[in-house]
Amino acid sequence: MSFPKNFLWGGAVAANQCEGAWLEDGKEPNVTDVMVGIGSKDPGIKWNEETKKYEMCLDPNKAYLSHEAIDFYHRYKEDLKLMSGMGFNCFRTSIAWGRIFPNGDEETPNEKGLAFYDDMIETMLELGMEPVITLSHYETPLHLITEYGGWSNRKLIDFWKRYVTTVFKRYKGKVKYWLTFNEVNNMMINPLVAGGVLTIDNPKDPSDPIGSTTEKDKWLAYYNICVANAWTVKLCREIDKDAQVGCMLTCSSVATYPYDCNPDNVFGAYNTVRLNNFYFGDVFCLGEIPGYVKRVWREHDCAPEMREDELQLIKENTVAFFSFSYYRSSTYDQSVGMDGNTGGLKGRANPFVKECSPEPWCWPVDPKGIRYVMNILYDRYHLPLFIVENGIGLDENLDETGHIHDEYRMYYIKEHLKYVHEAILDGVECMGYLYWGPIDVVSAGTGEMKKRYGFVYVDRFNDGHGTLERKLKDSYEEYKEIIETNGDSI
Ligand code: BGP
Repeated sequence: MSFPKNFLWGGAVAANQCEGAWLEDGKEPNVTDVMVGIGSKDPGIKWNEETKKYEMCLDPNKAYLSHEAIDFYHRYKEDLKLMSGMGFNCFRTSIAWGRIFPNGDEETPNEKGLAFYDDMIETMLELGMEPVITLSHYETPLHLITEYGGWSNRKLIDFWKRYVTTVFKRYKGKVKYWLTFNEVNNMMINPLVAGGVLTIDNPKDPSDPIGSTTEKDKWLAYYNICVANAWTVKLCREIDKDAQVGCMLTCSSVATYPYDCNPDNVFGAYNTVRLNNFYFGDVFCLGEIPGYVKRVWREHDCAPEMREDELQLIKENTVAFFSFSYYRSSTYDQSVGMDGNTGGLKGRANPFVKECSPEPWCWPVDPKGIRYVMNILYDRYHLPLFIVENGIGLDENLDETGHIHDEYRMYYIKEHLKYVHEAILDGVECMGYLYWGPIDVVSAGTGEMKKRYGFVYVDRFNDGHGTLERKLKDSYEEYKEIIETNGDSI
């Protein structure tokens, strides 16, 4: 099977999961620096009764692996070489907002942070890899959250504009693909990290900061992020006409299947998809806040205040392409909720999707789901799609000869690519495929090293020890072959 000419082949990582150097060269903490896994209910911040503010307070008994991560900050040249060795013509990572504006609210950027990305981007270009840059991959500066309440505060829009203007100007002519907020549609489930929002005025229970974030604040954050997304498109058009801005949503939950043909399950599944995915996609791609969102606002009395000029801005500045992650599917049954961990509810396993990734993660493996998702997204938005994350996390150790035989990873990739190809035959325009975590990084969900996605193994473990040495797994050569043959070897 052959993929389109000029198909973008590569891999994706995020600054907070690979760079480490969390306080180096002027950087201040971002939100993931106080988390051991984004799903943690217990972030390293504490309420101070005197100042009536949250402050960073790390738990000495926890290993915050992202602080050192895989030390990409100092090893990016060697790592990027390994990536280009597989024939990548493109590579995705994020700029950590806090390296450029350490607290988020400064007037002038941190030159040292910019210098790091100058060289990283230059290195990618020299190696023939198109940089795909996420502007915020769960990386809101912590200060903006503890001091301002994060995205529920409209001041964030101005701080964001300053940040994106700075990097658009700096990387004009070098970066062609910008992604705005990574998987921001997770924000209703994960407000602190995915939405960068926290209720700081009289929180209900300060010992439970995440649980104390109000619906009102979440929807305010939603609205401000929609405005910021539109500003990003507008600023990019003004600053660099040759660059494009895309949104980035997690679309595993677009494959939320009704458990059976009970009409309540069919509509329930559809509504779950709307309130997990389309509620952002419809604004970013179609330029309007949908009616089903306004219904939630009415029924829960949590409508944000909207300004006419901002609604107009949203309408006029929709994204150029739609990028997304896809890992697994779920089922919806109204009597038990949803399966998978998309909605955090335990539900019924899909009897037709029998495979799962190994314990303890057990993510359903459903390659056919990616074709379904791509068709739905393309029919709805008529925009080029860009798969910027797909992959499988496995607990892997070197064998006696120092090798890792990861056949299952290649099976997973090939099966998914077969259905990506089917979607392309269906008429879907697809810009490229980026494998998630081509080098082992810290897991976003659990904060551990044990969940490895890489073609390249990194010697680092959950307790933080390890030499950080890199080793190629068997999949390295196989993924290389897929790229070399533009998919023919599958
Ligand atoms: C996505 C994130 C990534 C990434 C991936 C795998 O949700 O955008 O940052 O890590 O999932 O998830 P995990 O690391 O939890 O296995």
